[in-house]
Amino acid sequence: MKGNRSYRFSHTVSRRPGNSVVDGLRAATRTDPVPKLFQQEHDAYIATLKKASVSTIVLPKLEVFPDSVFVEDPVLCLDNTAVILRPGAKSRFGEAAAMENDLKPIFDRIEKLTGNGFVDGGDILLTDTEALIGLSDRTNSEGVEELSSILSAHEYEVRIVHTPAGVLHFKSDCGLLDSETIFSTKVLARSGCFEGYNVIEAPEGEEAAANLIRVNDAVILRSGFEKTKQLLEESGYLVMTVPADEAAKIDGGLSCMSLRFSL
Ligand code: CIR
Repeated sequence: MKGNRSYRFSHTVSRRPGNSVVDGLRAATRTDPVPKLFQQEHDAYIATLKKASVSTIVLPKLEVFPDSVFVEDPVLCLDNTAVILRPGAKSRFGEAAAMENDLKPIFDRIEKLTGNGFVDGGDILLTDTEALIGLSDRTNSEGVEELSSILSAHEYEVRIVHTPAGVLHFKSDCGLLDSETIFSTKVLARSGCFEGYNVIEAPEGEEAAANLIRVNDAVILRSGFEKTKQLLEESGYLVMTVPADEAAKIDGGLSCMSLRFSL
C-alpha cells in the first residue's frame, strides 16, 4: 500500500461547466447558477489546484449533461486506475460513458461497474486504507457490493456507513484532512461512522464548509467560512480558499469538481 495515497496526488481531471448548469439537479428550490460566474469560479478552482502542485487536465464542457461539471460522481480513482461508476440520478447516468471515453487516453487501467446497482463517487471517502461508503438516494447496497471487490483488489477495506437524511452525498458533510483526520459536520460525526479516526467538527453555522479537499500540502476550503479557516489553521493545516457559490446553488461543492489521482 502506498503511504498518504489519500491526499498525495500528481494529477487532477475536471470538466468545464456548460451553460446548461442552469438545469442542474438540486434538492431545494434555489436560484439558478449563472454560467459566466460558474466558469469564473471554476477557473479559480483550477488555479488553486495548480497552487497545490498538481497537473490539471480540464475536459471540454458537455452541455447535454447539466451536472457533468461534477466529475467526481461518475468515476472513482484508485491509485492510477479509473473505476467507471453507475450514477444514481437518471439525468446523470450517461455521464459515466462520456467520462470513460475521455479518461481512456489518461489512465493505464479503466475498470467498470457493470451490474444493476448504483454508486455516486460523492458517497465515497477514501482514506489510505479504507473506503467509507455512504448509502444514500444515489448509492445502494447492490452497487456497493460490486464495487467492494474492486476496492479490495486495490487494498481498501470497505466501511458501509449512512449519508444523513436530507444530505445529497456522504461527502457533502465531510472531507479528509490527513491520513488519520476527517473534517465533518457535527451531525455526521456524532453518528459514530468515523470510529478510529480523529475528527474535527465544523463550527456551528459553517456546515457547508465540510466538503473540503486535501491536495498535497493544502487543504482547499470554500471561501466565506472564516471560523473553519481559523480552526484549521490553528490545527496546523495550510488552508487555501476558493469561491464555490454557483456550484452550491445546485448542491455541488469542492470535492465533486475534480478527480484526484497519481499517475
Ligand atoms: C447532483 O445533484 O447530482 C448535482 N447537482 C450535484 C452533485 C454534487 N456532487 C457531489 O457532491 N459529489
